[in-house]
Parts: sequence; structure tokens; C-alpha cells
Amino acid sequence: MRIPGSATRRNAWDDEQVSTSTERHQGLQQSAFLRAARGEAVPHTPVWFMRQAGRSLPEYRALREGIPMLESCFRPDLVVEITMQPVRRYGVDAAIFFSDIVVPLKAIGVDLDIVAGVGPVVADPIRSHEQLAQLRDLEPDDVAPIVESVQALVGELGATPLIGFAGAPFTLASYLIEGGPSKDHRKTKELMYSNPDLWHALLGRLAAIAGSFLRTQIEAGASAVQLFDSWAGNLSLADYDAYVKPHSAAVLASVADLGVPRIHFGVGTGELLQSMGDAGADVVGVDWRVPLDEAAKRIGGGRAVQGNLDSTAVFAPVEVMTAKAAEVIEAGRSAPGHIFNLGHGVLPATDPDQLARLVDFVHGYQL
Ligand code: 1CP
Repeated sequence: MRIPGSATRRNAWDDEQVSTSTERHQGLQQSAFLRAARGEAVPHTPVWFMRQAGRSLPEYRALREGIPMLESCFRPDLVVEITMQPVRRYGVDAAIFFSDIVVPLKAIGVDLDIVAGVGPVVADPIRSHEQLAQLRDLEPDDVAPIVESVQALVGELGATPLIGFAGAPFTLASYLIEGGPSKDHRKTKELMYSNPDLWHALLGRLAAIAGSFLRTQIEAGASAVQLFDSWAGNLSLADYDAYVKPHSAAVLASVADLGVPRIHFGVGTGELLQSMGDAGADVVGVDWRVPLDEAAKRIGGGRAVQGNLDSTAVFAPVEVMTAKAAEVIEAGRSAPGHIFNLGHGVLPATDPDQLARLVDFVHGYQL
């Protein structure tokens, strides 16, 4: 069963006779996604997927053919179309803005690229105080194409919420210090342990940049934001609390006045969940390792949860996948609100038809 409106609402804006902006605003505010984020009762469990746009979709691969990743992030026509593709295909309850966590760094002039098959690569990795000078504040004019894309998307999406996002200071710092993706984050931790002044100065700069990137997206019309601290799970709780949490908390606090739900997510964060909740988000994203009822206990504070089907479960037979999805939904009931998602991003080899079945299953599940 596909819920009425989730896939068709996007055109409501076109039909001005029946959809005033006030009605649209009310429809949006009453959407299952925003209701669950606020811990209110929902008609069905809302669902979206991290990396729902991207290489698993043939229409994405066709559109991106020959266009470098970063270039596509600064072209509103492509950003709008790529963001809409999974919304149309799956009827998910929220769109995630098509961009990347390094986009605001590129926008202020950091010499970096997103290399196909690798990820973000930074030409001149940061190792000194002098290099911090390149991390100036992000102004809305630096990301004019992002503002234009968000505004166009909000019109197109109608009552379907748009989630804006930013990379959290630790995860951004890991790319800037390592120079690219890393498994053990050795250089990142080396700097953290050996030069705490530089570390805190760097994370403070990145918190300001991430905060203004989120603010820009919300002011342009995003209904919620997600702070991705994807690699924070590599830290012990003590190190997370001492070196990272204050900076993530500063990002979240910097957009609190805007009144939209703030989601905070990382991978392998089972031991950090309580601390991540304390950092101030409204919703904590949980990877696939900790059942949501246990996660909700650790997070506490009346916060909603998001997650957490293993991304590989969609490669299982349908009945195995849906049995696991049912377990996720049942465990999620012990939290004040639950937004269904995978435990991390959609894997590129995922069959889109299987994700469509998963969305239908979650929407049809009797709460
Ligand atoms: O050419 C391509 O298609 C490149 C692949 C790709 C894509 C589709 C990258 C490179 N980024 C993106 C888009 C992207 N990045 C989105 C799109 C919206 C959606 O979810 O549909 C989002 C939310 C991100 C955020 C992002 N980028 C994160 C946090 C989320 C996560 O997955 O943990 C991280 C860590 C990055 C860095 C990054 N960018 C790209 C890659 C391959 C990586 C990871 C590199 C690594 O392993 O360290």
C-alpha cells in the first residue's frame, strides 16, 4: 500500500486553485515525517533512506553521466531532479537534499574534489594553525546555487518535507586532516591528542561553517536538518565527550531558534548514543547494530529515533527483509517517535524494486 499523497503531493503547488500556501504549510507540518520527529502520533511509520538518491538508481546514473560529482552539486537543475528521483520512485516521506558534506568547504575555496570511487580528496591537508585561515565563515552568497535549489525543491515537493544536511565537525575534520577517506583516522586522532589547541580551533571553525550551511538551507525552506557525524563511532566515549561533543552541540544549538527538527546521526555509535542525545538533537539516528528499544533507552530525553534496518537486509529474500523491518518498527515503538531508515546509506548494488517493496511494507504496517 502506498499512502495517499506521498508520491503525488509534490505537484500540489502547481494546482493553485486547491492549494494555498497556508494549506501547503499545514500539510507539511502534519506530514508523518515531521509528526514523528516531534514525537506525535502518526498514521503510518514515515520512511526515507540515507543515500536514497545516487548510484543505486539507473535514472541517477543516466543523469550524472560525464558530470563530476561536485559540479552536479552546484547545478540547481541537476540537484532538483536528482533529489526528486527517489521521491517519485518510492513515495518516501521525506526528500534528502542532493549535495555532499564537503560542498560548504568547496564553496569557501578549500581545494578539494570528490573523486569517483574514492570520495572527498583534499589537496592540502590541514596540519597547522596557519592553514586554518582558509576556513573562513560561510556566507549565503557562497552557496547561491544551493539556496536556489532548495527554493525550487520546496515548491516542487509540496507537502513532502525536505531534509537539509551538513557534516559534523569531527567527520569534516577527518577529511581535512587525512586528506581523504580513512579507516582508522590515525592522523585525525594524532592531531587531536598532540595539539588540542589546534584541534579545538579547527572544530570550532567547522562548527561555524556547518551551522551556517544548515541555517542557509532552513531559511531557503528545508523542513528538517540532519547532522552527519558518520565517523564519530571510531571514538571512545571519553574522547567523544572531550574533543567532539561540544562542537556538534554548538552546531545543533546554532539552529535551535529556527524551530525545525534536528537529526543527529553516526555509524557505530552504540556507546555514544546517550552523549549524542545530550548534544541537543530532536532525533537521534541509530545504525543497525543496536535495536531501537535499547537505543531509545540509551538516548533518553524524550527524543525520537531514526533507523535502523541493516543496509544489507534488502539483499535478503523479501520475506526475510520484511520480517526484519517489522522488528525494527516494533522496537521503534518504545521511542517517543520513530522515522524508519536504513542503519547507514543505500548500497550502490541495491535493487530499487526491493526498496520500493520495503517502503510499501513500512507504510502498510499496522501500528
Ligand atoms: O559520483 C558519485 O555518485 C559519488 C558518490 C557520492 C554521492 C552520491 C558522494 C561522494 N556523495 C554523494 C551524495 C551525498 N553525500 C548525499 C546525497 C543525498 C542522499 O542521501 O541521497 C549525502 C547525504 C552525502 C553525505 C556524505 N558525504 C556523508 C555522510 C553520510 C554517510 O554516508 O555517512 C559522507 C561521509 C560523505 C563523504 C563522501 N562523499 C562521497 C563519498 C563516497 C563519501 C564517503 C567517503 C568515505 O568512505 O569516507
